[in-house]
Amino acid sequence: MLNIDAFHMREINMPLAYPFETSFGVTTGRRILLVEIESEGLTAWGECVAGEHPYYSDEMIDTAWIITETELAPRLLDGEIESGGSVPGLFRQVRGHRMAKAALENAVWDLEAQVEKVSLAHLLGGTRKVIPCGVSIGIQPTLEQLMDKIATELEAGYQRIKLKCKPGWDSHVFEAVRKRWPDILLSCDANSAYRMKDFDHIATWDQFNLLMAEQPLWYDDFYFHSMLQKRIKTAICLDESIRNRRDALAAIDMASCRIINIKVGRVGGFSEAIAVHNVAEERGIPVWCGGMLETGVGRAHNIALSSLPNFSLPGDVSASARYWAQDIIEPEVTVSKEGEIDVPTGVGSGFKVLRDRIEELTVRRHTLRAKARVTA
Ligand code: OSB
Ligand code: MG
Repeated sequence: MLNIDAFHMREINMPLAYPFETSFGVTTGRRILLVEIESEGLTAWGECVAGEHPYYSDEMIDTAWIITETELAPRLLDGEIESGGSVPGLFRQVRGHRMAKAALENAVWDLEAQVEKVSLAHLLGGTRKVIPCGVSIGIQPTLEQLMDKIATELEAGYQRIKLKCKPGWDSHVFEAVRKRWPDILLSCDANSAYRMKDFDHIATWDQFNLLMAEQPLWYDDFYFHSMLQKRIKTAICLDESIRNRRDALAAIDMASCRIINIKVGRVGGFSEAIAVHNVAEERGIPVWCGGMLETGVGRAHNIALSSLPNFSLPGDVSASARYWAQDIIEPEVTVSKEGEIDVPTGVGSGFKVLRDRIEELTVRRHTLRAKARVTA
């Protein structure tokens, strides 16, 4: 039994080292909800990956804050918690709000790993000692700047380059990149920027030998992605559309995609992420771990998740320094010359969370405490 004594939630504000542009907008700094669980002298953390605006999905930090404060944290403090895997049951009555739920559930898994004195990766069922890494490169002001960025990331060792794209920033970009680097693993991510009128246009990308095209159509669609997948050779990868194991099953069954991006926040926590991983593995569909511009807290959790066996393609989990002047964990996440991150073997997440640094960045906070327990 995991007895939670106190639950702290806080918002930190952190400027990004480089602005990040997708088809839905530019992010220059992050407002991030962090949760912290105190239990019998141990401390565990979770990060909510909801954005500043409801543009990637319908959640945002302010909705996550209110749901956490009024619905989720009270259920966590009142509930009987056996393990991280028992948390989704406590939250079942609350519909949606998966990113908010994930932050709390993942903190409980982090706590459970500490109690069991094992690594979080081991607790989740991970087997990989290192994880293969790629980078997601935002839309750039000019093609020249994009080419420079790609050169830098390849030099650093990253195994796969993913280009954010949108109408007007696609074919000519892929063509220029392929001309200079004919053989690299290259993919694109549209974040739902295309429509049915674009099918013929998207079909012309087959010539660029992309590893995958991520979420070209509507964020909530399977059917039209399956129509598109019939028309193109390039593998479709779904990100936004996959909210849970059932969605993964439906998408695989309808042949809406051949690859799945798993983001633990998008599916509501480690339990569902493992379920999506397993259902994809059983059906021969490779997965990879997506990123949401996380701080070290969420990044450490992504590394642990990526150690599961079917995370066979390079993920969007990359070095702290690509996002932050100074991360909030120690050591910060680094990537080897081979483009790999070592999966920590120490107890818990394997990283130290820098509380003093977090205090400096905190702009609001709220604490809930457990009611006095009756001990036998
Ligand atoms: O679609 O994968 C995405 C960032 C914010 C919102 C959505 C996405 C992304 C990324 C960045 O691609 C991945 C990362 O480096 O964290
Ligand atoms: Mg994506």
